[in-house]
This record gives sequence, structure tokens and C-alpha cells, in this order.
Amino acid sequence: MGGLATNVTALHLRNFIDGAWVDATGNDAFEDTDPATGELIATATKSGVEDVRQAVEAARRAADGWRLTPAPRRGEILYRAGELMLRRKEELAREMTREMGKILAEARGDVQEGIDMTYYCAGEGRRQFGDVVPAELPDKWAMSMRQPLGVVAAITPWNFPFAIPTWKLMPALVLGNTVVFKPASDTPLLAVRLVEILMEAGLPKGVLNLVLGPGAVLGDALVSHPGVDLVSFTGSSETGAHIGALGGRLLKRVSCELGGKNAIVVMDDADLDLALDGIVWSAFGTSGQRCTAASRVIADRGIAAQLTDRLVARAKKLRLGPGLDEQNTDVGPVISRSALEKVHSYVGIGEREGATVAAGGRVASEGALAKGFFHEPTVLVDVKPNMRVAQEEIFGPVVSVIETASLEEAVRVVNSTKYGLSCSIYTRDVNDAFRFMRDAETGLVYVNAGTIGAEIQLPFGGTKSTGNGHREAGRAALDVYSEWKSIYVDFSGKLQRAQMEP
Ligand code: UN1
Repeated sequence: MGGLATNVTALHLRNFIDGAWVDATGNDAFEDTDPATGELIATATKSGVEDVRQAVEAARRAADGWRLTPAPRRGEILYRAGELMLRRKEELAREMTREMGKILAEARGDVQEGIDMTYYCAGEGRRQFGDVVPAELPDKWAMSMRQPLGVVAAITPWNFPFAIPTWKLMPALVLGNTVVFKPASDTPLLAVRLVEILMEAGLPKGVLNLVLGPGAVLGDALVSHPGVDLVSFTGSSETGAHIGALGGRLLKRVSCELGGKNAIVVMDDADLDLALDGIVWSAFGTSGQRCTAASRVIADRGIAAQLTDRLVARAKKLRLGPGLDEQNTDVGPVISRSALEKVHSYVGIGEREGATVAAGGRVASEGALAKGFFHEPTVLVDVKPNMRVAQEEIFGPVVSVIETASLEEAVRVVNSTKYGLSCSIYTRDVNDAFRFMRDAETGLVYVNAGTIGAEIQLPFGGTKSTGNGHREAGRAALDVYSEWKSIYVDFSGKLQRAQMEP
């Protein structure tokens, strides 16, 4: 193996509240383990309602000071954080691979995406543009400006344990909000590293608080705490619906980034080599555990047989192993035993509905793989668009091939799920490409590229059950983490009545 991360003995991770590292108040511990080997990486105490209360109160106390810190100064702290991330990129990537399994090259990409977002938001310290517009009355000034909401709860997933927290924390912070950060309990270590970096970069105490622990009770306490103004959540559609309902009843802003069932369409005029590279990368990269992962290939009947044969051959060649073994591993483990069981159950579900396993299909347990949670890269064929394997998010290295007879049919199939995150088309026909760009009902569309790999300077998110109408990243993120304030200044010295003067 290519060298373990630095912490050979298990660490004990703590919460970060009001500028201090403190153990959660409860007694129950949870474990952070390497999904490739089962090794213990760290332990932490499960946070509860009391820890949430302390974190939210600290964030509230810090809110005024941070709101009144000039935005360019806030941005400078983010720049410094970006520099630290860059310097620590390799160690962060190694810890990430150990903690959640993605191969090292992808872990480096995850850290890089965090760096990109941090620098991008740092620049917003000197932007955050509002409008100055003409007023309809003489001697009157009209303008709009962004204001922070107050306290942001950031609830983040394990699949991008560094990048996704930065998508939430950086815009929240540069816009002047304070934060309570609750990372997935599978990846507390990378969350601790991110907090360390931001504090080292100069964030004042109380501005960022961290509570560690698994889901339901902790999440509900955070979402329903009256001191939290905005909840930003990335995870499953089921949890998102729950959080949305809980926050909605309290009239909180809730931004949800949820599931996907992303498709790659391959037309009969496509460059098949290119399409295969995109399919393999999008379906099996990160072991299929991206919300943007391709889990459906929609193949035009003119090339379907050839494409399937070649995809099956490529999938069979992929080597499973620990992500730290750069020379010998193409695909790492999935995150946990329960994830492995869920992913594998879809093979049976597919077969019972009439699909055929053309590659993979098994839990991999040869030799050292038995210690981790490995699933063979799997290709299902004879899949019809309405089967469960073609409709439900599997979140693992399983892809279904569906045959179609026209672009119109392909678009219908792309749009036939409850999700709407990402999709792509491989074609050399510019007219087909533009029709697809227009008609695909997803938040992200790719032409002649796979479904993964969104860049942070554009909005990220999806339609239908993929979210609740918000977008992360790019300029769009600013709208999530700020309120608009419209300001009128009348310097006429007399009562002027809008809409009522001649
Ligand atoms: C996710 O899986 O939740 O576009 C995020 C991509 C990455 C982000 C994925 N930049 O695949």
C-alpha cells in the first residue's frame, strides 16, 4: 500500500464551540473507520441537543461582530484558508482516502474543489454587488444590498467531505453569517481539518462551530433550534424532505441538495471511445457515490450492442482496492456495510424485474477486499426505463443500459425519473446537442462529457426531487446565504408619495 496517513494511532475528535475544542456532553462514542480496511481512524462522542444549544448560542453571540467586520476582511481570511489548504492538499487527500475510500487522485480533486470554492468566495469579499437604480421621485435614492441571514446550519454528506462543506461554509462566511457545521458522522476527521484551517486563517471565535455525531436527533435539534436562520443540507431526498418540512413549519430558509439518477445518452453518430471513457468515469468513479454519478446509459439502438460489449469489457477490467494504493486500484470501497448491502440489493431487484447482469454483480471479498466494503463495478442490461434500477438512486458502482430508438425517446427516458440533477449526451450532431440542451429537465447538462465534474463557478443543483429550488456554487450561492435589503433615501425634505405623484 502507498503509505498510510499520519495518524497511526486512533485520534479522538472533538466538537469546536466558541473557539474551543470540547468533547460533546454525552457519553456515547462513535467510530470513524477506513471503509477499505476496517481500521479505526478516530473516535468521537455523539453530540446531542445540549451541544447544539451551545453551538447555536456561540454562533449567535458572534453574529454581530462578524456581520460588522468589513466583507473584504472576511474575504482575506478565506484567502488565507485557501493558501493553507493548498499547502496541505496532499495530507488532506490522504486522510480523505482513508476516511471515506475514494481513490487518492479523486481525493486530491475533492480538496482542489474546496480550494477553488474558497478562493472564489474570498473574491466575493470585494464584490457582493447590489443594484443602484433610478427612483421614480425627484431627490430620492434607491438601492439594494445583500445582508447576512444570521446563523447558518450546514449539514454535509460524507461523499465530498471537504468540497461540499466549503460550498456551504465559504459563501455563508464571506456574506457575514456565522455557522454551525454538522458533517456526516462517517467523515468527522476531514471536517475537523477544515475547521482547523479556517481558525488558523484567522476566523474569530464563535463564527464557526462544529458538532460531530450521527443524524436524526442531532439534525432535528439543529434544524428546529430557533437560533438557526438557514439550513443548508446535502444528502438523500428522504432526509431532505424531512428537513424541509421541519424547517418550513418554522418558516426558515432551507436549501436542499439531494439525489440524482443521472443518464448518459449515446447517439449512433457519437465518438464511442470518448463516450466509453465518460461512462466509465461517471459510473464507477468515486465508486458511483456522487450525486452526479451516471447510473443510466441510454444507448441508441444503432450502437447499443457495440457500446454495451465494450462497456462490459471495460468494467470487468477495473481493479478494486484501497484508494491509497495508487498503482493498483481503479475503484475503491463504498462507505459502509449498510451501503454495500443496499447497493448489492439492487442487483437482485434488477434481476427480478428482468435485467441481466453483464458485468460484476457481486460483493467482492477476495483476499484483503474482505476487510472492506467492495462491490464489483456492475453493468445491468435488458433494462427498461420504468424498472426500479432505472428509477431509484443506487449510489454505488452499478450502471443500467437502456436502449432507445430516437433522440426524442432518449430525452423522454432521461426525464422519466423523479430526479433532475445531471445528464449528458454524446453526439457529433450539433442540432441534436442543442435540442438535448434545451429539453433535458436537469440542473446540469453535459455535451460530449460525462455527468460528473461540475466546476464551482457555475450554479450546482437540480430540478424535481433533486432539491427545493436553490443552487449551490457560483453566483447563485450568494442568493442562498443572503437576504436582499432594498433601501430608499429621500433627500427632498418633503413628503413624497410613491405611485401617487403626477
Ligand atoms: C456530489 O456528488 O454531491 O460534479 C457533488 C461533480 C463534483 C461534485 C459532486 N464536482 O461530480
